[in-house]
Amino acid sequence: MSKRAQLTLTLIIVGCIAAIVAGSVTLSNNMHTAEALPTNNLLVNGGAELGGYYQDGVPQLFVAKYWRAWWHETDTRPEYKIAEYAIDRHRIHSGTKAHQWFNNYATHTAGIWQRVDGLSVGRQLTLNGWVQAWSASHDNPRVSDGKYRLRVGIDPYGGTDPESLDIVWSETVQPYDQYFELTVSTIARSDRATVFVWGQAEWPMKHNNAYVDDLSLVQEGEPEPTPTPNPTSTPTVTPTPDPTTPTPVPTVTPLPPDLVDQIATETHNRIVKSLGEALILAGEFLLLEAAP
Ligand SMILES: [Ca+2]
Repeated sequence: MSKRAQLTLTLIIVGCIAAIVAGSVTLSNNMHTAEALPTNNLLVNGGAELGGYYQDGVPQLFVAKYWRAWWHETDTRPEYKIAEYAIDRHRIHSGTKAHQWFNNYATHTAGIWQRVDGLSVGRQLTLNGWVQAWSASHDNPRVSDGKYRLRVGIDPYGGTDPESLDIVWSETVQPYDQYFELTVSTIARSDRATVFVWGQAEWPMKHNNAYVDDLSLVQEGEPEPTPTPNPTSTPTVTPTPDPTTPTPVPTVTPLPPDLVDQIATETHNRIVKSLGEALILAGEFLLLEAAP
């Protein structure tokens, strides 16, 4: 193999290795955003990445945009704040933010809700979300010794009462200090539906925190049927070609036999001549190589 060929091959191999290494680096950098929300997600800001706003202008209610906080008036109102990756990455499921509500030395029953419009009655709705709790008598953020329960639900009638018996709830879980995926499905009973997240701190621990991320609501099933074409409309008539004027089929004119023979002979002679010249050149090269 010539030096040039060796260099080319080396460059190709180095290029391939560089591409593989670059791909690995990109993958590891994006690992925290690997859990992409479905493209047909009907919820807005389900992952809290769009940040928050002060609900009703209350400083303690910094709720994720497009969501509303709710709490039981008979219990303590928790504080709402967006959880940040920079503060504690373990509280974020994807991206750099998550929903959060909490209080200290107090119990609460509280959560968030969002309503969506434009649904089709009878189609299946599936809600998915990731939840975790920190319920602790101390300040270690990796250990919980309290009791906190979480669930997600759908009101298929679009109501906004978190106490409504219309809400179809997922299972109730207690995922302490790590994210757990919850899913619930029901059938749309209206052209709108409301999604709820429900969290309950049972004991007045020093810390009672709920974290929620990557909420999605998807409308499943068959798409809307295509409207039937208007039967009164006149179909467009494609003009029929005139049968009396058929398109002429192109014909191939054969070459005269003499001309064919002449072309063949000339081609043959050219090939023989080129081959002879190549052999002479090769011979001269070998003689030069063999010369002392
Ligand atoms: Ca997020």
